[in-house]
Amino acid sequence: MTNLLSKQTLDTLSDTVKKPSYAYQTAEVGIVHIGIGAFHRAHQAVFTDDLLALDPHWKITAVSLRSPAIRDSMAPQDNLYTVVERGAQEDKFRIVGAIDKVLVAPEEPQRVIDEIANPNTKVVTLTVTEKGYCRDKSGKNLDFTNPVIVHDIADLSAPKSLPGFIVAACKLRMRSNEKLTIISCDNLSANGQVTERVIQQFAQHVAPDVAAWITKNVSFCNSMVDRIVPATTEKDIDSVSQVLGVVDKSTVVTEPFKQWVIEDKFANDRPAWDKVGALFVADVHAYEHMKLRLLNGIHSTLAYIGFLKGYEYIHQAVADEDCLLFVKALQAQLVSTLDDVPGIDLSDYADTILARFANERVPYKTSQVACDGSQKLAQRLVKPCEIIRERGAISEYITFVLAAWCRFLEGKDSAGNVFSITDPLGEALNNLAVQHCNNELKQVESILRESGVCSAQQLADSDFLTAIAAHLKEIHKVGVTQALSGFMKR
Ligand code: CS2
Repeated sequence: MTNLLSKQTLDTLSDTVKKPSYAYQTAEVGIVHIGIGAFHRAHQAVFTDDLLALDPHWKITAVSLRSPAIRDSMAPQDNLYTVVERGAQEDKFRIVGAIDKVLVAPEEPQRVIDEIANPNTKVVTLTVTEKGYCRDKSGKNLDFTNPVIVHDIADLSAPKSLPGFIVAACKLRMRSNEKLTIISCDNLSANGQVTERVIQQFAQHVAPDVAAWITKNVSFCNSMVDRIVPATTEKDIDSVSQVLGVVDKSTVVTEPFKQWVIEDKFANDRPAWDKVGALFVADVHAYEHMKLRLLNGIHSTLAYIGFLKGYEYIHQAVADEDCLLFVKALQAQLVSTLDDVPGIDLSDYADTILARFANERVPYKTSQVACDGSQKLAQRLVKPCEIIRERGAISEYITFVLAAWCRFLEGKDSAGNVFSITDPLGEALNNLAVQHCNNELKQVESILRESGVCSAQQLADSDFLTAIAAHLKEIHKVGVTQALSGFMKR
């Protein structure tokens, strides 16, 4: 099979494959998305594909901040690609036409700036991952020592960072004085506020007039996004191409579930995503905390413990009896840290998540979730641990997971095989984990300090540090499998 999915071959696809029901070639661009990966293509682009059938003004110009790989696979396919929704029993195929083009920022930075500055662009959405916000260890402020920020401060004509691109574009957009809405779709607490803060701090440093314009004319919406989208494999490409009868090198495979809750704070025209399943609300925080803790916190738990137990995939970890009992108990504890969420029964929500994780037809690697722990753990598990501590207790569950993370950072699995740590602070954390592996308290304390995942109070809380060190000592002594089963028998 050599023919590619494209506008020429679209009509040859069987009727079981859903195709764009709107004139995808002539619909207008209204959105710039920064950070095109599998998640964007299976989430915001799918909501937008449904919306385009109702309103043809919201096609997406997508930007890759680094690699040309997705552009190189999408461009020869006229930017068409397949989303496979893989339920427990059946697959549903749809071709998405929502992406107009993919720009590779390092190759054409000025074009990216121009697209964002274009008055026809009303909304910018972001999936740049937790580390793309270039925050310092406090998690609040821009890291002025981050190399891409240092670069962009020195030369804003060809930016490399998210704040650099937005500020360079706003400088140009000031001419038309058109308002702009920026929506973060990354798994951070208050992701819109985080975005606003790093962009404003950057703007104040390089161009205070632009900072003032942003204050008046750019709105930053918090949003909560949810859909499990593993990295596409060669096997996915082959199996989807078999069904289509043409090759699709850009396919993404995902679960049927999807959710998007967006803060209704648009500066200008609002895409009617609410007509296609998204929810506009006045305040997203309760939804964010629910999802970050009950889904992502449990995902990270299964990733570290599961990986150390030798499981390659999340569905295997959640099928392990001790892991399942552990995460159920942890979820119940996490529920107690949450506010009520309108219209949602938190215990049903928690059960549904475990059922989603168990879907072996959407296999998600423990190693994929385990990456970037220094950027993920604060909002997923460490913050709720602090809430529980403020009530006078230590969460033995969360401290156990943090111990598993410290063990993971040693970069050797239980069989002694070496693996590399994917994390912006990976090298430093690995060095600390290895250097202090005979002194658990030192290991824990140094990792938590260097990673920035804990608050100053937590770092000064010797009972909290000792609890993690005790779990780590046990893991060192008997291995994670026995340590976990011993923990569950307590
Ligand atoms: C995962 C998320 O890789 C990870 O860290 O926890 O990508 C998760 O799959 C999504 O947030 C689900 O919405």
